[in-house]
Amino acid sequence: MCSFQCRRAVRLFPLTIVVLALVLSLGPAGSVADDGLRSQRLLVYISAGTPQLRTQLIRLGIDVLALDFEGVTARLTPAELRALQQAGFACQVMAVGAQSVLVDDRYHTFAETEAELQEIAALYPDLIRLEVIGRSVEGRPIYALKVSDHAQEDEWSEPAVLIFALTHAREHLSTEMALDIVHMLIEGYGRSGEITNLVHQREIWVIPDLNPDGDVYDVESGYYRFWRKNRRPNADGSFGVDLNRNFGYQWGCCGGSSSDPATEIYRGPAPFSEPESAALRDFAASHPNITVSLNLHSYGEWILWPYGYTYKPLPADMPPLDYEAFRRLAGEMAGMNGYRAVQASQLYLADGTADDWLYGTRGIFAFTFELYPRTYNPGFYPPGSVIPAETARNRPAVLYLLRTADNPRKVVGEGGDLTPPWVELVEPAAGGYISGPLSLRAEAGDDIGVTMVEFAADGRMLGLDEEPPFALVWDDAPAVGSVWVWARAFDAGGNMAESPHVLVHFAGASPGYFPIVQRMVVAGP
Ligand code: 0X9
Ligand code: ZN
Ligand code: CA
Repeated sequence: MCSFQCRRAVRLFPLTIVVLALVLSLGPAGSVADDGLRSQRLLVYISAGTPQLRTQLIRLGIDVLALDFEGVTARLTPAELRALQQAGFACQVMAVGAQSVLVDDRYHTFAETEAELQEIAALYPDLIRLEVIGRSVEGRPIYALKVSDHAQEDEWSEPAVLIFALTHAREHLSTEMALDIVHMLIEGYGRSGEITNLVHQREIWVIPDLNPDGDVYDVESGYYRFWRKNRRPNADGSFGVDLNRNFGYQWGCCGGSSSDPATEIYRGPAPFSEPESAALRDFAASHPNITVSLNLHSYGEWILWPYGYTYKPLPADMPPLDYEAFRRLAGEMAGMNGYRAVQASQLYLADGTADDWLYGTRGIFAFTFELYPRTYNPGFYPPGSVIPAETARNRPAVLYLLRTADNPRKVVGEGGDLTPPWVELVEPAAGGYISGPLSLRAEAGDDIGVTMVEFAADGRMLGLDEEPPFALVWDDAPAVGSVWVWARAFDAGGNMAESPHVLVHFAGASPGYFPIVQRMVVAGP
């Protein structure tokens, strides 16, 4: 058996895009014969330089693959292309035929995700709680995994963060991102002071696969099917509801979704008609400590904030302060991952999205990341070789979001813990001689409370202490040589301070060893 940390055997399929000859069998617009291998589609760039024009396009129910501020890339049937040209859109055909892409097994299948979650939960019962929060249309479990200390208990006083992925079936990189966050937290726990502090101070919920039926359907033939929706059998014989149009806030209000079951943006017959969206609703409603959420999609490299249902940046259901906080939080994260931060409707209007519901009804600071890449090539199916870099790229932004969860409005100066702690290394004392293992001791304080002190030597984490006096014995310190040592203090708001660094010379090993301590300020809080 493979542990969750080891790489699965990799079968290397070259990512091939086979462009087949176009067969002129014309289906109806928005045809549901959506098998990536068989359906005849045109890859078309359509000029649309305003959110309104892009919304008009998407409202037609065409399959939009990517977009920028000048236009969109879509997979069109020939009939759809003609209709668009007749409506006056400038269209440029970029490729003709069906894209056939072999499934890349460096991505997790639903079964592999499930096995990995169970394995992690069994390995780390103190840190991980695994729950089934609902079942899909076809009866598959929807998993939520909590990362927190005392994971089996509910710690309602801790702010909770909700991270969910694979709302859309073909967006497999989003599941990899969700799993990478879990791995980052587990592997950093007890090693990184920042991550340990966050695991102690937050409840971090991760739903890696909200749409298991769509996920399975997308890959089960061995070729990707470009499937987006869930697998609800619709009344007209088509399949699937767009889960990101099925949430019950301003559901179907504004032309940002479709009532036609065959389209890619079908909103369903009623708000929360789908068990997958209802599971997320019930989960959020029963965890009132959730303050921020991250909705993982692909692709485009965007960070989106609400609302999606209106072009107005400041509608009546968003206080100006929240707007400022959304802009600030998204902008900070964009600076960390190189994505572009915009209000969701700046791309195009969408109503009934998860984020609009999470913010509009629960007040949760809800963000969507549209992950790598930026354009239709490689689009939804980048080779698995990009997974490590494209998930690691988002780690700093995710940690930032976790830090703000005590009060997201603190970033615009409204409440929350804004004041970092202070910390001093008081032992080893300057000029002293110490025999035996090196004792480290720090003094630290904070306006609200120090939660943890981390000790480090030459960038290596030595250990953590949560109770004053903050101390650590470094028993495998070198006998000879020089090392910089320092301490970091954390508070519940996720703020961090670093002490001045202290240079310790180890003079030799006989009869004990005698560190000579030299105090040099090289970095301060
Ligand atoms: O359309 C969606 O549901 C999301 N994009 S995706 O390509 N992953 O399907 C984005 C929704 C963001 N909200 C708005 N654009 N209003
Ligand atoms: Zn999506
Ligand atoms: Ca503080």
